[in-house]
Amino acid sequence: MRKIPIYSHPAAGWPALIASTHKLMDYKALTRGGLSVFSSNQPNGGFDCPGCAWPDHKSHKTIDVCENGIKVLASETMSTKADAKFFAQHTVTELQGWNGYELEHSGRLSEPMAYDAAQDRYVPIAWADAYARIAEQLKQLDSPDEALFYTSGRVTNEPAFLYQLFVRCFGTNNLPDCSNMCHEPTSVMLSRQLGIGKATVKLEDFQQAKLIMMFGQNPATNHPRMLEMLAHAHKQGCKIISINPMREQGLAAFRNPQKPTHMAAGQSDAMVDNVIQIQIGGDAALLTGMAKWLTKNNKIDTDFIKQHTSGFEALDQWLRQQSWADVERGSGISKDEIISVARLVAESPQTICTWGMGITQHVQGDDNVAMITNLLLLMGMIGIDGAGASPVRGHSNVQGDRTMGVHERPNQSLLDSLERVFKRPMPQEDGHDVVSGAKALISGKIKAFVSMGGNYAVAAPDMSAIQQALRQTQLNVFVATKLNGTMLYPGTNNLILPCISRTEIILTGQGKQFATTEDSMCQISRSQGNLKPISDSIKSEVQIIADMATQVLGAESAIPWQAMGEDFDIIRDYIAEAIDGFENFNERIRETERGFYLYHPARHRVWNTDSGKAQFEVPKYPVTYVAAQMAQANTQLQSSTDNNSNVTGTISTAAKQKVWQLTSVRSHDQFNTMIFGYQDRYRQTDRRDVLFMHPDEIARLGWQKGDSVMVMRQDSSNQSRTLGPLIITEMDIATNAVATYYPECNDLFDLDTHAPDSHIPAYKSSTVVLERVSDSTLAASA
Ligand SMILES: Nc1nc2c(c(=O)[nH]1)N[C@H]1C(S)=C(S)[C@@H](COP(=O)(O)OP(=O)(O)OC[C@H]3O[C@@H](n4cnc5c(=O)[nH]c(N)nc54)[C@H](O)[C@@H]3O)O[C@H]1N2
Ligand SMILES: Nc1nc2c(c(=O)[nH]1)N[C@H]1C(S)=C(S)[C@@H](COP(=O)(O)OP(=O)(O)OC[C@H]3O[C@@H](n4cnc5c(=O)[nH]c(N)nc54)[C@H](O)[C@@H]3O)O[C@H]1N2
Ligand SMILES: [Mo]
Repeated sequence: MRKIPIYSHPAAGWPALIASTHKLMDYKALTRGGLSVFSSNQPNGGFDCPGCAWPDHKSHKTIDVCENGIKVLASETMSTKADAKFFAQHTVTELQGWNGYELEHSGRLSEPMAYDAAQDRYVPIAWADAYARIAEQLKQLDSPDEALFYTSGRVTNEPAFLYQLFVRCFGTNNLPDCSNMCHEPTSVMLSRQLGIGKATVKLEDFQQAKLIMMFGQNPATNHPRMLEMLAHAHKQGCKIISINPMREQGLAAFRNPQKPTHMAAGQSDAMVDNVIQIQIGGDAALLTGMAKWLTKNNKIDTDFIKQHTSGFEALDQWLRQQSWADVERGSGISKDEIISVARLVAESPQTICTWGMGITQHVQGDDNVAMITNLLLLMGMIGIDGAGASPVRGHSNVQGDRTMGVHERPNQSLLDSLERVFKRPMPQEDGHDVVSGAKALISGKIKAFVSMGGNYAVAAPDMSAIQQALRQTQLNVFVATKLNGTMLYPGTNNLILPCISRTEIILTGQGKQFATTEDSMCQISRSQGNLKPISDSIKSEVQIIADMATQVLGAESAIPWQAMGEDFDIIRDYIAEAIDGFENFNERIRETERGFYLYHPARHRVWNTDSGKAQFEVPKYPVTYVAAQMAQANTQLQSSTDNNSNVTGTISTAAKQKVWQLTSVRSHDQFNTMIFGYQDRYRQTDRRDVLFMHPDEIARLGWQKGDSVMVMRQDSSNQSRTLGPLIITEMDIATNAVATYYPECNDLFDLDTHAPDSHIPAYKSSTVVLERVSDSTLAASA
């Protein structure tokens, strides 16, 4: 394939610092935000960066933050307020027309607001009145299961624990969480296979690894602090391979912002040795090919397999049944290339597999994780230094929220513990996750929606349908820092309850409080903000939950909600009693500067699985799952274009048409649905309404970069959905693959297309058709 011009600067380095400073200025956050940067990820006294969940680098005595973190901080510490004056100026109907960038820049939510239908505006409400309304509405429900309580992973441990306790005391396990859209396949499959759904590696392991395989992950954009670790490992001779349909330019080279001399001298470190440019959705096929070769050639760790695992025979038999032709077709990678990667694995005494959303967000997401774990088990790579499974989490405390019990399918031991500690029954039936909760909302079964952070409707598939469903509820409550697109579709009662953010001081009658977080590698640390809250009228998440619980549960509740709201040590004492691994929590969190590491049984080769051994899993889907879908869709497309030369009537038909796999990705100018700007330096675009496509494919179609296209998809009920127009933009991406930015594409996806066990929506693989929009059509619609 033809080479395309690439981003030629190293990742991080000066462009990143300049971009970050611009962002602080853009947000009018230079004083507040600029100061707060120095407290990010610092030992006692600092706060845990509200960006991603990559662990803190313990060696840093100066600043431990990145472009991504600075932008998140700028967003949080901005001095503009979305206050009563702001809401008086804009009707909710008007705000519905604002995009993610405009809503994000409207300011920090700074006083409680309630929707007033007569004016179509949010108007101020007293905290006490807001709580009274919440209590009245929740008590009116026929069943607690008619309410849905969402959480997003920025919420720290103490509020997360209190929230799940409140929700369960109210009587439901309806606790959908952003994990359901993120690393759920990881949590489900690692729990089943290793007995714990968390990374088996620590940061130190990256210093010893000889091979790092990075599946479906783009750390330059999403976990920039990981680059330092990769660059260091690479320098020491560790091989690093990226498995990704996109050649992500941010991974080519790295300039370390933590080393001023390095920056000044313009030095940069190479990182990735090889990119396996896989077909979208082809990872399980690639891993199958590798496992097949390793097993057949007896390159596996038979002692480990015998002593520690179960299910090898079934997997081995399945691997033998898979033909190389299918493996090649499913992955888009040749047998020779697959074997060359398998050889590297065979030769490496210490291998780490890292992965991100390119692995999880597929119908076969559970299979993908299972195959990565199978590979590590075949090679005996769990429970030794310098090796293991490293799922890289997104939100800074998404892992901690789950540890604290925010889970719609709680295990029995958690429920038993809560019953023992709080001396009251807990609901036993599984609750709704994001997908089933959204479906229940749409079908009218959910009458009340409460969210502890996040942007549920916009982050989920079927965004518009969820937004419309929210208009039919009796109550929607948003505990949040920033205005977003889930808050603009009011039900009968709609309340915005603004909260203190991670960077701000929580001062109660008992003094300054701190909270805690858990990073992607099971480290628990303190987090304490140092800025004055944006307004006197906002409260901590903990206080808001305590107040809601007091109002809703009333005198029947013997739990000291208000005392916990004032003194987080009391919450931690309960956590110590109820959650495994948190014994003496208050003492241990104060003992060392950096907190403590949670016991991880699989690291010690203790397997808390059904069989008592580490478990091989046979994939559920054929390795040709995506390829077969595309072949079928191609046949359908050919017959429809033969019969009817104009597919949609309004859009010109392209000759040489075929179907594509669409994936959705993030830029460094967003944090999920919070859009900080339109730039993506690494992918060389300054707009978000783009469709990335390989230049050879653009030329083959006789199209040009800059052309407008519509993207069309048949959903699982054969309804057609369209997205666009998008602007064709060149990218070194696999043949048959196209990509666009999340979340603007979320109406293209439907709630019914998800993985079987984890229910994760297939945001990363959809079969689509493209139609170029003719100039005349564009002009007519302008
Ligand atoms: N700046 C910034 N940082 C963030 C976030 C953000 O929005 N902005 N979000 C945070 C959150 S919540 C999360 S979960 C993480 C996400 O971090 P990542 O997982 O790195 O994020 P994505 O951009 O969704 O996708 C990662 C990669 O998957 C690749 N990919 C797509 N399809 C496939 C496939 O079929 N196979 C393979 N192997 N690769 C594929 C894409 O090309 C892309 O490079 O980042 C966190 N950090
Ligand atoms: N197409 C597509 N869709 C995706 C993905 C994808 O890759 N492609 N990725 C999925 C993933 S990985 C994730 S994690 C989800 C993200 O889904 P969410 O976590 O629901 O979304 P965010 O955009 O992170 O939420 C932003 C909002 O959180 C609130 N907020 C910010 N900080 C705080 C705080 O400290 N406290 C409180 N209470 N509120 C706060 C603000 O109001 C802000 O508007 O999206 C998923 N959706
Ligand atoms: Mo995520």
